[in-house]
Amino acid sequence: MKLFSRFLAVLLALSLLPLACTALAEDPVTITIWGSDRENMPFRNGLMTIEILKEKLGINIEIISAPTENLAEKYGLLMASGDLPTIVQYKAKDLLLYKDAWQPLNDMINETDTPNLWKVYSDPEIRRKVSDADGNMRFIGQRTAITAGKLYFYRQDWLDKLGLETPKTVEDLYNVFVAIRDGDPNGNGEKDEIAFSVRKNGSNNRGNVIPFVNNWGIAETFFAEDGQVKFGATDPRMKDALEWLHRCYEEKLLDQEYLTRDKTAWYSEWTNNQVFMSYDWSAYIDNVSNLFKGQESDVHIVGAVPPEGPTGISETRDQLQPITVDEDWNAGIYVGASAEQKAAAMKLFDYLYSEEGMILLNFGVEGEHFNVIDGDYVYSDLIMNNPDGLSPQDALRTFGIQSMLTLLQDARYERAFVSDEVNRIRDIYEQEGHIGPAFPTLAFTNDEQSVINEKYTEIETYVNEMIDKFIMGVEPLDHFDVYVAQVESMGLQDVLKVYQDAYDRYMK
Ligand SMILES: [Ca+2]
Repeated sequence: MKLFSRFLAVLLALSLLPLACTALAEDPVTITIWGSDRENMPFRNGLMTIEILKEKLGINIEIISAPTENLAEKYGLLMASGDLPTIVQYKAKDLLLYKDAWQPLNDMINETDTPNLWKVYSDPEIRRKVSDADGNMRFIGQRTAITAGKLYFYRQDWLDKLGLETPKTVEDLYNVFVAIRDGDPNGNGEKDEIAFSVRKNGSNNRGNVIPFVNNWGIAETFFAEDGQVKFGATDPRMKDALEWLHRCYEEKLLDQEYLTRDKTAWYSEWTNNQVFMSYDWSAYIDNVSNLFKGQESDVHIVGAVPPEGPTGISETRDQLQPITVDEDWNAGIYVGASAEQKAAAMKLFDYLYSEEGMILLNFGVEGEHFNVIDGDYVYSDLIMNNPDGLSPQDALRTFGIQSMLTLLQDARYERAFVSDEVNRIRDIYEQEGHIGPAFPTLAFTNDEQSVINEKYTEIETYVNEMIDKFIMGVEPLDHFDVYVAQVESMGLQDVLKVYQDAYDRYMK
């Protein structure tokens, strides 16, 4: 019966086809979207969410996947080719290196045509985060739902086993590290524990180690203090913070291979029962705990607040912004696209910012990926106990949910798939002042950008090298002043002037 009705439907469709073609003279408009395609966050044709969006909006969407290896180079080549897709998704600051390539969006975002975008971008606080130096909006960003991004976590069972108290300050933490190193908490008679180990992360690979410096009241690079823009890497407080990090490295408390250890190798250290503490996205508390699922083990991983620095600061600045501008999913619309394509792109973005679009991109399809139980959005077994053994987040992403598409995140999504422990520690970070001030992503004029290109690029390379040399002791910290002088001679003050101007403009 079912087969028969399908047969009928096909016949019917075929017989209607010529008529439909004449009646609807236009084909659906095709838009192309270039974006980074990560192994655990695919951005590809055929993803469930993309297929649903095509059907729902009557737009033909073609994804141009850019695998993340050498992504910056690929982006550079794309922009140099001059042959641009309708939409390019990338980091805001890199999009703004090609200001003329993007359609200004100020007029296109309005109450009538794009009410859902308007709801978010008419808020001046949000708007200034996405406005270029001349006041034009040139990209759509991703609206994030929560602010606690990365945090510290450790094995409470090891603290208990060795009778250690919860460390409060960086010096307490150092002492705990030493006790872990020497106390053989894994009980194998070998001194094989690594007190603090991370997976390499960020553009300079030390993204999960360097946040300790936040407890000294500084950021790794630019930050603002009393309205003044400062550079953390040459701040006197950086020297103190590096002394602590170097001590940890020198005494083998900090993983000796923090610059090269990838996720798989880092997971192995955990499953080998070697790691005490780490720092990563909050969901990793669950990811790491799940490595021990189904085994008989005492492993008990809990979130930890940042250790207090010398002046009592306990914070991390790895805070999620209300609009994520420094990740790969900000979307510019190519100025050379046709009017139909531009309109279709805006229709897509407006839908992604609607309640319905938000549910699709955060939760998927009701009954398949989630159910609404007593008003709460609850992920289905397909996501929470994935038959292929994927973590909830990875499972979602295989369907293109929470994938590389500019979207409106929902706090319910964030809370739905993490454990009570993650929610507990995230609330503590957010409510008890452990999230330090984030420095805004600034928009620069072309002239300002030239100063940055000319001077900061070189400074950044040099600083990147030196920070790791100081941590590892390749360069003694006695040379810190020489290093500062070197950075100054490379034009740091000119760069700071440019940042100050852009910052003042932003704050106005
Ligand atoms: Ca041991």
